[in-house]
Amino acid sequence: MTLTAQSSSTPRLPYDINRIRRDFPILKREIGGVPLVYLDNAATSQKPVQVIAELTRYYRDHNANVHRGVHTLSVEATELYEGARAKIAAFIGASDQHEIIFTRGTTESINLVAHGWGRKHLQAGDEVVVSEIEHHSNIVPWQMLRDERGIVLKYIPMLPDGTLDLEVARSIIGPKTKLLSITAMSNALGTIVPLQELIPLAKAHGALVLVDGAQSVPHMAVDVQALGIDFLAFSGHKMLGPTGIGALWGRMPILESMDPFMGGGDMILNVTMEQSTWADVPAKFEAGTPNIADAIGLGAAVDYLSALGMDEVRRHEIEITDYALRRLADVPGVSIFGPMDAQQRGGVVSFELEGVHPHDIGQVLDTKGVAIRTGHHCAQPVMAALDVPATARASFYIYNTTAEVDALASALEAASAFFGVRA
Ligand code: C6P
Repeated sequence: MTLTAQSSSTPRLPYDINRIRRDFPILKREIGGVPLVYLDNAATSQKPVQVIAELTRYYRDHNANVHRGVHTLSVEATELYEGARAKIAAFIGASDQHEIIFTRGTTESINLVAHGWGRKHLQAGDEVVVSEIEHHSNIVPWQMLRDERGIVLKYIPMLPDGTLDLEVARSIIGPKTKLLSITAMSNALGTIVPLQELIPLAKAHGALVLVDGAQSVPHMAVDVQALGIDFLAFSGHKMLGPTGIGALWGRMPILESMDPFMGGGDMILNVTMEQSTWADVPAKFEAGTPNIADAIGLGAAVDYLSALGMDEVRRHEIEITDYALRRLADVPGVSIFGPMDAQQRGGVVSFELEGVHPHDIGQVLDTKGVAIRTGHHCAQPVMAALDVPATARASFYIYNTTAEVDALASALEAASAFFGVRA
């Protein structure tokens, strides 16, 4: 019986979109009698049969608690769970698999850093720098810490084209900066943040760097060593994996210096009635029974992406985003937000249809089988900067085709005609 799923050295397969689509059963669905066109991948991706099968296989053949038993099933479950950790470490270029902490996702990973590192190491007056294009999960935990501890929160502003103002970044990252916590890619606009320019600014002042990789790890090759960062937060469900699982990667000495986030089983070395001591990293941060099955499912998702090759994933995304930018620009009344060069953005296209509320667009598109997200995308400061209450957002992934972009454009043309929009 094989315990591990495919290894991450799985041979590369040619990028065959029809074969890829066959791996995703949900793509065969119809919505109201028309084929589903799933363009809400920045919210969550669909899951291939390989991931679904791995979850089933785990529950059918190996289910037990990890790190606790000497019986065969517990040993197998532990081996699979730790095997997934090793795959995820290799996927992001971590040198030590113990630097991967399983969390529920990006939100929990960033909160873990705010609690475990921020509360331990930051004093009143210390500065944390974020940007105006962050998701709420990279703003709110720092605001909470500011209100509790008196740290200072500074924002790198957004320029009208959705990119960051690097001039201002140079002026606000300084000797008081203790952490630069920045997204690699905006979920609301698709903007790819020039990390290679921002990271050295923080490092020059001895600050740590946390990258919110929720939208980058699923879509492009990310190597934590090459980036020279200290923390990386990401979510499994946006990269073909199950919901409720994600990871925080951190440099081992920093993780060792941090306090635990939660107390309970599995995270201790010794407990007396008076006090407790902590287990080594990563157990120190994984209190309680972990999400074993979904961690193993995420390992299978990493295998799937590794077999495709992240450079191929990115190449496909640039191609489809470039096509979408050109195709949507031709729809009467559509204005696109964010950079217009597909090389400068991920597979996210946020737009408005003149005079039509994004929720109405979303509903009309749903009647045509086209699933997009509408709203503030948990990035209200971006909406404020754009001076809109919400946007409509189409987001792409490995299985989306140019024909699906055409379906989106046709549905938008129909909506445009229905609402009487003028070009
Ligand atoms: N963005 C979107 O539709 P969680 O919810 O913890 O898996 O991920 C939070 C998160 C953090 N940072 C970025 C850049 C993100 O895009 C997200 C999730 C989804 O855009 C749901 S709001």
